[in-house]
Amino acid sequence: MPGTSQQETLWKKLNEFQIEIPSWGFANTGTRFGKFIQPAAATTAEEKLSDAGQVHKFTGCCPTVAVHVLWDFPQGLASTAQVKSLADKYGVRVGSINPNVFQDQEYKYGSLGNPDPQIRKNALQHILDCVEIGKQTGSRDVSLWFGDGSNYPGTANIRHRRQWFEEGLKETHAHLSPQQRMLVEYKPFEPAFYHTDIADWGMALLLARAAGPRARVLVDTGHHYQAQNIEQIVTWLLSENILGGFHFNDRRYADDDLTIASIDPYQVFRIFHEIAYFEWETGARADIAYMIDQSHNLKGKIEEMIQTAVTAQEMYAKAALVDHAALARHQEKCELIDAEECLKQAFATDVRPMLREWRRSKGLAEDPLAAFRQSGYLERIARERGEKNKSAVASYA
Ligand code: AFD
Ligand code: MN
Ligand code: MN
Repeated sequence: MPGTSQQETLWKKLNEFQIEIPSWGFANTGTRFGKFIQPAAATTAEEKLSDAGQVHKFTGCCPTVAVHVLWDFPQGLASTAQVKSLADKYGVRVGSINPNVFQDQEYKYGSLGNPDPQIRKNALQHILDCVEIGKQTGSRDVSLWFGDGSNYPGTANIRHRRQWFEEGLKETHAHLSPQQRMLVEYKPFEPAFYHTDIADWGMALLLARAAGPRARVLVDTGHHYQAQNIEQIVTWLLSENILGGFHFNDRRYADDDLTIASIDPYQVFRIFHEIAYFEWETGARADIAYMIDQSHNLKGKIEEMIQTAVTAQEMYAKAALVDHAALARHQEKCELIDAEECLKQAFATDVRPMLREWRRSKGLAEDPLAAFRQSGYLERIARERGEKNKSAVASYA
């Protein structure tokens, strides 16, 4: 067991920290300009769950896998039992259920926001199927992102679309079991470039509130304009008791889906800090789903996901070291330097030695990435999957 109180704090936080990894992060993905196919990339739901199982095996903090219904459940509801048993087989659990109402041709002018009532109905049915899948996999969250919007002024009645979203999300909420939640994700632009129907945290909050008490807002860190203060949004959602979870990633420009903290580690730290400070002040644990939403064109998929999980642990651990009582005192007296130093000291602390010790205490390898590289898993799957991936076409859409 750890010696100092700082270590005790850290170990307690590390014991409770879990971050969900996305099935789509293990498959060949890319940008709209194309994909660079990787010989070891996962090509089936089983391979994705096997790879996710490796990340959890070596990091110890990724027990659940976010799934995408169109991509991971080829027979829809009928695939549920198989996907669930595959997750068990590889030592992970099915996590959040992600409907996909953004790629079928019928959604060209939107899904729940489509002017055609039949298409709105089709989109809703797919979402309700996902709610049902979640009941069968024992998943708590249905994670809703919509690419709905328009590309030119005057081409859509934005007020009508808002109304249609309210109706569709209310109907979704009505089908949730008491154990389920629905997370409403916002994004300012892309794929729509004039308006996106759920473009910011305020719109997501209003829609979630209108849908019902089990609806929450999902914050994807890549879904903000450059200058936005994300941790300020987080504090408002916490105060409104409507923060459901995160899709973590990093970005230099927009929704780049780069590795967490690879561009701006201090921002991730500040987000985790505001949550830890809220929990310290209220004495309550914020019920937040920490999830990764990253997809990499160039990095090795499994190695990158291990790097991601380890980095998230480090940022979370650093945030846990902030002296909240001292910070509160300095804030009250406007002792600016001292208050700021509370964050800077914690952020500057090298938590890696304590993390290595924590891993040792859990029977985990001290260096998850090195241990994975020595395991031979990557070489094996590259051999097994190489042919399939060779024939995969690098699509331009
Ligand atoms: C894309 C979207 C959004 C969504 C994710 C998974 O921008 O972040 O959550 O795909 O569907 O990244
Ligand atoms: Mn996302
Ligand atoms: Mn995104």
